[in-house]
Amino acid sequence: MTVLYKADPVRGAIWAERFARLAPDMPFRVWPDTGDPAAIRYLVAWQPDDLAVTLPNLEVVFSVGAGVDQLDLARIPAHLPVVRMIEPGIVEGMVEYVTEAVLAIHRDLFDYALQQQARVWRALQARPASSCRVGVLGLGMLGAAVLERLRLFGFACAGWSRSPREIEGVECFAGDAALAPFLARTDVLVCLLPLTAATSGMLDKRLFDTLPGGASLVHVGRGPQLVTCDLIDALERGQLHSAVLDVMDTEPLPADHPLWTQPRVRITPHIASATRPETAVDVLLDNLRRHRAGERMIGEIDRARGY
Ligand code: NDP
Ligand code: OXD
Repeated sequence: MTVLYKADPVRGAIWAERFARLAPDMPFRVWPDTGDPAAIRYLVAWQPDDLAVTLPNLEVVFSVGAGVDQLDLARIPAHLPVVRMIEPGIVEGMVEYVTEAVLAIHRDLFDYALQQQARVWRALQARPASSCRVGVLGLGMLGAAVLERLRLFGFACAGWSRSPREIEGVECFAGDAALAPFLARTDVLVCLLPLTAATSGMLDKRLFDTLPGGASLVHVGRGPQLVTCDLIDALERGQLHSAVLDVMDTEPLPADHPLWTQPRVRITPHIASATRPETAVDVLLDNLRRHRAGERMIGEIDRARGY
């Protein structure tokens, strides 16, 4: 019963080392060292390509990340359960990234960076956190954790999801009809939605124009959710003040892309958070135990829903 890992090989070495320590009886291989393909029962991958079809005895596909869109669900046979990564390390990283981004926007660091370039020493009017309305699209594992932390700074917090949620200290909105009122009360919009047919392209002109003038965007979901030309247009019109972008439609972002030179855009190369092998191996082992016991695994996705 071999586990095959197919993702970043440097991190794969850490997975292999920890796996060997905690489960010495279960072979763990790092792709392309597959050994006997017939022995592989579990695949842990970022992009499996056609492995889910060609491995004859595969039982489960695990996403190495929290998202599953990069797996291309259409290429994974329907009988195979697909499990996404739910582990504390990835939550911690995302909470850090979004908290820093929201604080940078709230404390005018984009404007101070431009002032610094022009050697301008001028204090801008500081505002209390309670006057800054943060809204998070997606109230799942990551969105809820981010709001829990932002609440501690005193921001006016709200979130939007498909089904109704209740989170202490957070104004919760649900469903398509609630999107416009949610946006209308949001100064800093954080996108933590999974990429599905419903969320693809949703960060567009219409959405930006529903935000209050001068709002900002922190995008850490998936690149294809953002209509980049609409973002640039909204920034140039002043409808949006600034944007922190961690994910792009095309990754890596091409060197000649106009986003690179936007004055109030900060770009990071899809590093907002990543699965931490140190904690993820424990979660994987617990799921393998559950699977063998015929129990539901943590993070099993609903393939029809797409997340
Ligand atoms: P979850 O599945 O736990 O949560 C998803 C949330 O989005 C849920 O609240 C869900 O609503 C909501 N949602 C989904 N579709 C819709 C819709 N059509 N309308 C309204 N709400 C919707 O996901 P996670 O929080 O774990 O992760 C979110 C995403 O973050 C990942 O899919 C991935 O794309 C991205 N990510 C990015 C990383 C980075 O480094 N940039 C790192 C890790 C993840 P409901 O509660 O009703 O189901
Ligand atoms: C993820 C990611 O989905 O790193 O885990 O983007």
